[in-house]
Amino acid sequence: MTEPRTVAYQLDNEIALIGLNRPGKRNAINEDVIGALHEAVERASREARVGVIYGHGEHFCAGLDLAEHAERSPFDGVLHSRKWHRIFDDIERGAIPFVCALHGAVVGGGLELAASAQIRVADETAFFGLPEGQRGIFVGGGGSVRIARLMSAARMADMMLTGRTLSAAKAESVNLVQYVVPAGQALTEARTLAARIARNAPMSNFAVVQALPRIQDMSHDDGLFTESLMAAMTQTSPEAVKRLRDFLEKRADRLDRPRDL
Ligand code: 1HE
Repeated sequence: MTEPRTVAYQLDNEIALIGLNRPGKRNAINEDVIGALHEAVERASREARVGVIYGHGEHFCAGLDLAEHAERSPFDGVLHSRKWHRIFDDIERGAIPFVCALHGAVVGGGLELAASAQIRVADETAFFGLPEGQRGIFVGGGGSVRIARLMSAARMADMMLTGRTLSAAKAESVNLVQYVVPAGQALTEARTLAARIARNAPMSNFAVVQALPRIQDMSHDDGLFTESLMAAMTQTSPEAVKRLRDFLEKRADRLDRPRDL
């Protein structure tokens, strides 16, 4: 009998649904999970317009598989961390945007994975933690770069040093997630947002995914110059020309009113 895949994959109307599927171990990320996640992200980048990453079972993800990690030498540890960096970079700066649907534990490497997506939707059961200090290790999946940029290094240091965990509401208030929804609704909301993102011009989505995080890392002057190049590239694409004409000839949707009035 074949083992069930530790990462489920399904393509639904140009949206790739990527589900961490090791609920017995709270979706802890071992070598098998990281390899399957890599394959799923690559496949999504080839055939989908948007990816949605979620977790099966009671929790999104308990982070690094600690049983496997206990066996690693320092050199294996560096190689392992660099492998996570490559895969999470394919999510953060790849070909298509990703939305993460979060519930239950979103801790350690699970939070690092979530931080690599462009959009995070948490339901009210979600809680966020960085227990690396308690485990005697350090973040290794890009958290010191990505999580610190989202919520500030001071807040990240607080979580790592004191073991503080954050509720979904608090996570939204410190910029860790963009949406909070009722319990059990994170995946539905993530799919709704993904369908919306999929209607954008792929090159505009690509510019958001690739250019925004890079521009954040640049000087003011280099950032503005890069923005002009990216703007010129997107504005002159045939799709942009058509979309602009649709707007001017009153065939395009108007903006929605804010949902939080
Ligand atoms: C695991 C892991 C894991 C659960 N590695 N096996 N991550 C952590 O320090 C978080 C550790 N986990 C927890 O604190 C809790 O498991 C949870 C709060 C996530 C969930 O609690 P609960 O009560 O639902 O589950 P449980 O009973 O604690 O765990 C169920 C099983 O999952 C159990 O195995 P079993 O064989 O005894 O049934 C646990 O051992 C197993 N399990 N989490 C391995 N993480 C690239 S660097 C990133 C650095 C980090 O990610 S550090 C953070 C690690």
